[in-house]
Amino acid sequence: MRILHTSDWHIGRTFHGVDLLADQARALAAIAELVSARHVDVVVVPGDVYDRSIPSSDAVAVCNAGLEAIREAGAVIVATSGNHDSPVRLGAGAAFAAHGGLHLITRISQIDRPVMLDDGHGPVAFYGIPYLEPEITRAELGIPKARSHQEVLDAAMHRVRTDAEARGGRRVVLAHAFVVGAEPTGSERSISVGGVETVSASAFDGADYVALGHLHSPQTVTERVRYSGSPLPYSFGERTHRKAAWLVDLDETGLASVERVELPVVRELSRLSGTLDELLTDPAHEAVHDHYVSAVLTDKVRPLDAMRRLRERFPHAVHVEWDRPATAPEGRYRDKVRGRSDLEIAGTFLADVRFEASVREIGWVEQALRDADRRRGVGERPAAPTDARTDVPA
Ligand SMILES: [Mn+2]
Repeated sequence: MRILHTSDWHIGRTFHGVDLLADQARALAAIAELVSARHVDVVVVPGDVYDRSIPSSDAVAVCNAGLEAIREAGAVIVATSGNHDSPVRLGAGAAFAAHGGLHLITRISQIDRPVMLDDGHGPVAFYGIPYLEPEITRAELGIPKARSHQEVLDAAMHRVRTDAEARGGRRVVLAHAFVVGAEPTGSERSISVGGVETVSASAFDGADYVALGHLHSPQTVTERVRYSGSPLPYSFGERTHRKAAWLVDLDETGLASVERVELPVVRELSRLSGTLDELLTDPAHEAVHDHYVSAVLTDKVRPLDAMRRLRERFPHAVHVEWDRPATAPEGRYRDKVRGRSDLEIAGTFLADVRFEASVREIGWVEQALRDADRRRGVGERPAAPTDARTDVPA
Protein backbone atom coordinates (compact mmCIF):
# COMPACT_ATOMS: atom_id res chain seq x y z
CA MET A 1 0.00 0.00 0.00
CA ARG A 2 1.29 3.46 -0.88
CA ILE A 3 0.42 6.39 1.36
CA LEU A 4 1.07 10.09 0.75
CA HIS A 5 1.47 12.06 3.98
CA THR A 6 0.73 15.79 3.76
CA SER A 7 -0.70 18.12 6.41
CA ASP A 8 -1.31 21.68 7.54
CA TRP A 9 -2.94 22.87 4.36
CA HIS A 10 -4.40 25.86 6.23
CA ILE A 11 -6.78 26.58 3.37
CA GLY A 12 -7.93 30.20 3.62
CA ARG A 13 -4.77 31.46 5.26
CA THR A 14 -3.57 34.89 4.24
CA PHE A 15 0.05 35.94 4.03
CA HIS A 16 0.70 39.47 5.31
CA GLY A 17 -2.88 40.21 4.36
CA VAL A 18 -2.57 38.72 0.87
CA ASP A 19 -5.00 36.01 -0.19
CA LEU A 20 -3.25 32.68 -0.82
CA LEU A 21 -6.20 30.74 -2.22
CA ALA A 22 -4.83 30.62 -5.77
CA ASP A 23 -1.50 29.28 -4.46
CA GLN A 24 -3.29 26.79 -2.26
CA ALA A 25 -5.39 25.57 -5.18
CA ARG A 26 -2.17 24.99 -7.12
CA ALA A 27 -0.56 23.16 -4.20
CA LEU A 28 -3.56 20.83 -3.89
CA ALA A 29 -3.52 20.26 -7.66
CA ALA A 30 0.16 19.32 -7.39
CA ILE A 31 -0.69 16.80 -4.66
CA ALA A 32 -3.38 15.29 -6.92
CA GLU A 33 -0.83 15.06 -9.74
CA LEU A 34 1.55 13.23 -7.40
CA VAL A 35 -1.20 10.80 -6.46
CA SER A 36 -1.70 9.93 -10.07
CA ALA A 37 1.99 9.92 -11.11
CA ARG A 38 3.13 7.83 -8.15
CA HIS A 39 0.05 5.58 -7.89
CA VAL A 40 -0.80 6.61 -4.35
CA ASP A 41 -3.56 4.59 -2.66
CA VAL A 42 -4.24 6.73 0.41
CA VAL A 43 -3.61 10.41 1.18
CA VAL A 44 -3.46 11.19 4.91
CA VAL A 45 -3.98 14.74 6.21
CA PRO A 46 -3.47 14.94 9.99
CA GLY A 47 -5.02 18.27 10.67
CA ASP A 48 -5.22 21.93 9.95
CA VAL A 49 -7.12 21.32 6.77
CA TYR A 50 -8.52 24.84 7.09
CA ASP A 51 -6.87 27.85 8.66
CA ARG A 52 -9.85 28.82 10.75
CA SER A 53 -12.86 27.21 12.35
CA ILE A 54 -15.23 29.11 10.06
CA PRO A 55 -13.54 29.11 6.64
CA SER A 56 -14.77 31.47 3.94
CA SER A 57 -16.94 30.00 1.19
CA ASP A 58 -14.03 30.53 -1.24
CA ALA A 59 -11.77 28.51 1.05
CA VAL A 60 -14.33 25.72 1.25
CA ALA A 61 -14.59 25.69 -2.55
CA VAL A 62 -10.79 25.46 -2.98
CA CYS A 63 -10.54 22.69 -0.40
CA ASN A 64 -13.40 20.73 -1.92
CA ALA A 65 -11.93 20.99 -5.42
CA GLY A 66 -8.58 19.76 -4.06
CA LEU A 67 -10.13 16.81 -2.27
CA GLU A 68 -12.15 15.91 -5.37
CA ALA A 69 -9.04 16.09 -7.56
CA ILE A 70 -7.13 13.82 -5.18
CA ARG A 71 -10.00 11.33 -5.11
CA GLU A 72 -10.31 11.53 -8.87
CA ALA A 73 -6.58 10.80 -9.19
CA GLY A 74 -7.17 7.49 -7.47
CA ALA A 75 -6.52 7.93 -3.74
CA VAL A 76 -8.78 7.51 -0.76
CA ILE A 77 -8.40 10.35 1.78
CA VAL A 78 -8.16 10.10 5.54
CA ALA A 79 -8.15 13.47 7.30
CA THR A 80 -8.43 14.64 10.90
CA SER A 81 -9.12 18.02 12.46
CA GLY A 82 -6.20 20.12 13.72
CA ASN A 83 -6.12 22.95 16.23
CA HIS A 84 -7.27 25.42 13.55
CA ASP A 85 -10.22 23.33 12.35
CA SER A 86 -13.68 23.17 13.81
CA PRO A 87 -14.19 19.43 14.43
CA VAL A 88 -17.95 19.79 14.00
CA ARG A 89 -17.78 21.77 10.77
CA LEU A 90 -14.97 19.75 9.19
CA GLY A 91 -16.75 16.55 10.20
CA ALA A 92 -20.17 17.54 8.88
CA GLY A 93 -21.43 14.87 6.50
CA ALA A 94 -18.49 12.61 7.37
CA ALA A 95 -20.59 9.42 7.34
CA PHE A 96 -21.77 10.22 3.82
CA ALA A 97 -18.37 11.40 2.58
CA ALA A 98 -16.86 8.11 3.77
CA HIS A 99 -18.90 6.26 1.17
CA GLY A 100 -17.18 8.35 -1.48
CA GLY A 101 -13.70 7.72 -0.11
CA LEU A 102 -13.23 10.84 2.04
CA HIS A 103 -12.81 9.77 5.67
CA LEU A 104 -13.05 12.67 8.11
CA ILE A 105 -12.13 11.83 11.68
CA THR A 106 -12.96 14.69 14.01
CA ARG A 107 -14.60 13.11 17.06
CA ILE A 108 -13.20 11.33 20.10
CA SER A 109 -15.67 8.48 19.56
CA GLN A 110 -13.93 7.77 16.23
CA ILE A 111 -10.44 7.30 17.71
CA ASP A 112 -10.82 3.54 18.16
CA ARG A 113 -12.90 3.07 15.02
CA PRO A 114 -10.24 2.89 12.33
CA VAL A 115 -10.77 3.29 8.63
CA MET A 116 -10.00 -0.17 7.25
CA LEU A 117 -8.38 -0.17 3.82
CA ASP A 118 -7.18 -3.25 1.98
CA ASP A 119 -4.20 -3.89 -0.21
CA GLY A 120 -3.07 -7.22 -1.68
CA HIS A 121 -1.75 -8.29 1.74
CA GLY A 122 -4.89 -7.71 3.76
CA PRO A 123 -6.32 -4.81 5.76
CA VAL A 124 -4.52 -1.75 7.13
CA ALA A 125 -6.16 0.12 10.02
CA PHE A 126 -5.97 3.93 9.82
CA TYR A 127 -6.53 5.49 13.24
CA GLY A 128 -7.23 9.20 13.30
CA ILE A 129 -6.65 11.16 16.47
CA PRO A 130 -8.21 14.60 16.03
CA TYR A 131 -6.45 17.48 17.78
CA LEU A 132 -7.30 17.14 21.46
CA GLU A 133 -7.45 20.30 23.56
CA PRO A 134 -6.82 18.95 27.08
CA GLU A 135 -9.39 21.06 28.92
CA ILE A 136 -12.12 20.32 26.42
CA THR A 137 -11.53 16.61 25.83
CA ARG A 138 -10.29 15.20 29.15
CA ALA A 139 -13.75 14.38 30.52
CA GLU A 140 -14.79 12.47 27.43
CA LEU A 141 -11.46 10.68 27.44
CA GLY A 142 -12.13 9.56 31.02
CA ILE A 143 -9.25 11.50 32.58
CA PRO A 144 -11.02 14.50 34.13
CA LYS A 145 -7.92 15.76 35.96
CA ALA A 146 -5.60 15.73 32.95
CA ARG A 147 -3.89 19.02 32.12
CA SER A 148 -1.20 18.15 29.62
CA HIS A 149 -1.17 17.15 25.99
CA GLN A 150 0.85 14.08 26.98
CA GLU A 151 -1.96 12.80 29.19
CA VAL A 152 -4.73 13.23 26.63
CA LEU A 153 -2.63 11.76 23.83
CA ASP A 154 -1.67 8.79 26.02
CA ALA A 155 -5.36 8.18 26.70
CA ALA A 156 -6.12 8.38 22.97
CA MET A 157 -3.26 6.03 22.09
CA HIS A 158 -4.46 3.63 24.78
CA ARG A 159 -7.77 3.42 22.90
CA VAL A 160 -5.91 2.90 19.62
CA ARG A 161 -3.74 0.10 21.05
CA THR A 162 -6.64 -1.69 22.68
CA ASP A 163 -8.47 -1.80 19.38
CA ALA A 164 -5.38 -2.58 17.30
CA GLU A 165 -4.29 -5.46 19.51
CA ALA A 166 -7.70 -7.06 19.27
CA ARG A 167 -7.68 -6.60 15.51
CA GLY A 168 -4.07 -7.46 14.72
CA GLY A 169 -2.45 -6.44 11.45
CA ARG A 170 -0.85 -3.23 10.24
CA ARG A 171 -1.76 0.18 11.57
CA VAL A 172 -1.20 3.81 10.65
CA VAL A 173 -1.90 6.63 13.12
CA LEU A 174 -2.71 10.27 12.30
CA ALA A 175 -2.19 12.82 15.07
CA HIS A 176 -1.90 16.59 15.46
CA ALA A 177 0.63 17.30 18.19
CA PHE A 178 3.98 18.87 19.06
CA VAL A 179 6.47 16.05 19.60
CA VAL A 180 9.51 16.73 21.80
CA GLY A 181 12.61 17.52 19.80
CA ALA A 182 10.79 18.56 16.63
CA GLU A 183 11.34 22.08 15.27
CA PRO A 184 8.58 24.63 14.80
CA THR A 185 8.89 27.24 12.03
CA GLY A 186 7.10 30.12 13.71
CA SER A 187 3.97 30.00 11.58
CA GLU A 188 2.26 27.51 13.92
CA ARG A 189 -0.20 28.72 16.50
CA SER A 190 0.82 27.64 19.99
CA ILE A 191 -1.28 24.90 21.54
CA SER A 192 0.06 25.62 25.01
CA VAL A 193 -2.51 26.97 27.41
CA GLY A 194 -0.26 27.43 30.39
CA GLY A 195 0.81 23.79 30.34
CA VAL A 196 3.44 21.78 28.53
CA GLU A 197 2.46 21.42 24.90
CA THR A 198 4.94 18.75 23.83
CA VAL A 199 4.48 14.98 23.87
CA SER A 200 7.12 12.29 23.59
CA ALA A 201 7.48 10.31 20.38
CA SER A 202 7.24 7.08 22.40
CA ALA A 203 3.54 7.86 22.93
CA PHE A 204 3.05 6.42 19.44
CA ASP A 205 4.97 3.16 19.94
CA GLY A 206 3.47 0.21 18.15
CA ALA A 207 2.30 1.96 14.99
CA ASP A 208 3.77 1.05 11.62
CA TYR A 209 3.69 4.70 10.61
CA VAL A 210 2.64 7.88 12.41
CA ALA A 211 1.60 10.80 10.21
CA LEU A 212 1.93 13.97 12.27
CA GLY A 213 0.51 17.41 11.68
CA HIS A 214 1.04 20.73 13.47
CA LEU A 215 4.65 21.70 12.71
CA HIS A 216 5.16 23.32 9.33
CA SER A 217 8.52 21.99 8.16
CA PRO A 218 8.98 18.42 6.95
CA GLN A 219 10.96 16.41 9.48
CA THR A 220 11.73 12.95 10.74
CA VAL A 221 11.23 12.36 14.47
CA THR A 222 11.96 8.64 14.12
CA GLU A 223 11.99 6.47 11.01
CA ARG A 224 8.25 5.86 11.42
CA VAL A 225 7.15 9.09 13.13
CA ARG A 226 7.26 12.11 10.83
CA TYR A 227 5.93 15.56 10.07
CA SER A 228 5.19 16.39 6.45
CA GLY A 229 4.92 20.13 7.14
CA SER A 230 2.68 22.51 5.21
CA PRO A 231 2.57 22.43 1.40
CA LEU A 232 3.32 26.19 1.24
CA PRO A 233 5.50 28.50 3.34
CA TYR A 234 3.41 30.53 5.75
CA SER A 235 6.12 32.88 7.06
CA PHE A 236 9.25 34.58 5.67
CA GLY A 237 11.23 32.43 8.10
CA GLU A 238 10.32 29.48 5.87
CA ARG A 239 11.68 31.05 2.69
CA THR A 240 14.66 28.69 2.59
CA HIS A 241 12.60 25.56 3.36
CA ARG A 242 11.66 23.21 0.59
CA LYS A 243 8.16 21.98 1.17
CA ALA A 244 7.56 18.27 0.84
CA ALA A 245 5.33 15.28 1.46
CA TRP A 246 6.26 11.74 2.48
CA LEU A 247 5.59 8.81 0.20
CA VAL A 248 5.19 5.85 2.54
CA ASP A 249 5.17 2.24 1.32
CA LEU A 250 3.79 -0.56 3.48
CA ASP A 251 4.51 -4.18 2.61
CA GLU A 252 2.90 -7.25 4.16
CA THR A 253 4.84 -6.86 7.42
CA GLY A 254 4.57 -3.10 7.93
CA LEU A 255 6.73 -0.11 6.98
CA ALA A 256 8.85 -0.86 3.90
CA SER A 257 10.19 2.57 2.90
CA VAL A 258 9.64 6.31 3.13
CA GLU A 259 10.57 8.73 0.35
CA ARG A 260 10.62 12.50 0.57
CA VAL A 261 8.83 14.06 -2.38
CA GLU A 262 9.40 17.77 -2.88
CA LEU A 263 6.40 19.88 -3.70
CA PRO A 264 6.57 22.56 -6.39
CA VAL A 265 7.40 26.08 -5.28
CA VAL A 266 4.29 28.05 -6.17
CA ARG A 267 5.81 31.46 -5.49
CA GLU A 268 9.18 32.13 -3.90
CA LEU A 269 9.79 34.37 -0.90
CA SER A 270 12.52 37.02 -0.83
CA ARG A 271 13.76 39.58 1.63
CA LEU A 272 15.30 42.73 0.24
CA SER A 273 17.11 45.56 1.94
CA GLY A 274 18.24 48.93 0.60
CA THR A 275 17.00 52.40 -0.15
CA LEU A 276 13.72 52.48 -2.04
CA ASP A 277 15.55 53.85 -5.04
CA GLU A 278 18.04 50.97 -5.01
CA LEU A 279 15.25 48.42 -4.72
CA LEU A 280 13.40 50.00 -7.63
CA THR A 281 16.40 50.29 -9.94
CA ASP A 282 19.08 47.69 -9.08
CA PRO A 283 19.09 45.15 -11.92
CA ALA A 284 20.15 42.45 -9.42
CA HIS A 285 16.62 42.44 -8.04
CA GLU A 286 15.06 41.58 -11.39
CA ALA A 287 15.28 37.89 -10.47
CA VAL A 288 12.84 38.30 -7.60
CA HIS A 289 10.32 40.51 -9.36
CA ASP A 290 7.51 37.94 -9.12
CA HIS A 291 8.38 36.69 -5.62
CA TYR A 292 6.58 37.51 -2.42
CA VAL A 293 8.82 40.33 -1.25
CA SER A 294 9.48 41.65 2.23
CA ALA A 295 11.52 44.86 2.03
CA VAL A 296 13.50 46.75 4.62
CA LEU A 297 14.07 50.36 3.53
CA THR A 298 17.28 52.02 4.67
CA ASP A 299 16.50 55.53 3.44
CA LYS A 300 17.46 58.41 5.74
CA VAL A 301 13.98 59.79 5.41
CA ARG A 302 10.90 57.55 5.37
CA PRO A 303 9.86 57.38 1.71
CA LEU A 304 6.29 58.33 0.93
CA ASP A 305 3.99 55.74 -0.59
CA ALA A 306 6.68 53.05 -0.39
CA MET A 307 4.44 49.99 -0.79
CA ARG A 308 2.67 51.31 -3.87
CA ARG A 309 5.98 52.18 -5.53
CA LEU A 310 7.51 48.86 -4.53
CA ARG A 311 4.58 47.01 -6.07
CA GLU A 312 5.19 48.71 -9.39
CA ARG A 313 8.34 46.61 -9.64
CA PHE A 314 7.42 43.71 -7.33
CA PRO A 315 3.69 43.12 -7.79
CA HIS A 316 3.72 40.55 -4.96
CA ALA A 317 5.44 42.72 -2.37
CA VAL A 318 3.59 42.00 0.87
CA HIS A 319 5.59 43.74 3.57
CA VAL A 320 7.68 46.88 3.86
CA GLU A 321 9.31 48.42 6.87
CA TRP A 322 11.57 51.40 7.33
CA ASP A 323 14.78 50.78 9.22
CA ARG A 324 15.17 54.26 10.66
CA PRO A 325 18.82 55.27 10.76
CA ALA A 326 20.09 55.83 14.29
CA THR A 327 20.36 59.61 14.69
CA ALA A 328 21.10 59.75 18.39
CA PRO A 329 22.54 57.25 20.82
CA GLU A 330 19.81 55.07 22.27
CA GLY A 331 18.76 55.82 25.80
CA ARG A 332 15.77 56.06 28.01
CA TYR A 333 13.14 58.41 26.77
CA ARG A 334 13.18 60.34 30.05
CA ASP A 335 16.92 60.96 29.71
CA LYS A 336 16.54 62.01 26.13
CA VAL A 337 14.04 64.73 26.91
CA ARG A 338 15.56 65.93 30.20
CA GLY A 339 16.50 69.62 30.19
CA ARG A 340 15.03 70.23 26.75
CA SER A 341 12.32 72.67 25.92
CA ASP A 342 8.96 71.58 24.54
CA LEU A 343 9.87 73.27 21.29
CA GLU A 344 13.10 71.30 20.94
CA ILE A 345 11.32 68.05 21.70
CA ALA A 346 8.60 68.78 19.19
CA GLY A 347 11.19 69.72 16.56
CA THR A 348 13.13 66.48 17.09
CA PHE A 349 9.89 64.49 16.99
CA LEU A 350 9.02 66.00 13.62
CA ALA A 351 12.48 65.23 12.27
CA ASP A 352 12.22 61.64 13.55
CA VAL A 353 8.89 60.73 12.10
CA ARG A 354 9.02 62.80 8.95
CA PHE A 355 11.83 65.15 8.07
CA GLU A 356 13.35 68.24 9.48
CA ALA A 357 10.81 70.96 10.11
CA SER A 358 11.12 74.28 8.26
CA VAL A 359 11.40 77.62 10.10
CA ARG A 360 7.81 78.26 9.18
CA GLU A 361 6.67 74.96 10.65
CA ILE A 362 8.63 75.60 13.84
CA GLY A 363 6.77 78.88 14.05
CA TRP A 364 3.47 77.00 13.95
CA VAL A 365 4.62 74.64 16.69
CA GLU A 366 5.64 77.66 18.82
CA GLN A 367 2.25 79.22 18.32
CA ALA A 368 0.50 75.97 19.24
CA LEU A 369 2.56 75.60 22.42
CA ARG A 370 1.76 79.19 23.43
CA ASP A 371 -1.95 78.57 22.83
CA ALA A 372 -1.82 75.41 24.93
CA ASP A 373 -0.12 77.27 27.78
CA ARG A 374 -2.70 79.98 27.63
CA ARG A 375 -5.52 77.47 27.86
CA ARG A 376 -3.85 75.85 30.88
CA GLY A 377 -3.40 79.29 32.44
CA VAL A 378 0.38 79.03 32.53
CA GLY A 379 0.80 82.53 31.25
CA GLU A 380 2.62 83.90 28.26
CA ARG A 381 5.41 81.71 27.02
CA PRO A 382 8.28 83.87 25.86
CA ALA A 383 9.05 83.62 22.20
CA ALA A 384 12.02 81.34 21.73
CA PRO A 385 15.20 83.32 21.38
CA THR A 386 16.50 83.24 17.86
CA ASP A 387 19.57 81.25 18.84
CA ALA A 388 17.32 78.46 20.23
CA ARG A 389 16.40 77.76 16.66
CA THR A 390 19.89 76.60 15.89
CA ASP A 391 19.13 73.55 18.09
CA VAL A 392 16.06 72.82 16.09
CA PRO A 393 16.88 72.03 12.51
CA ALA A 394 15.45 74.71 10.30
MN1 LIG B 1 -0.78 24.01 11.41
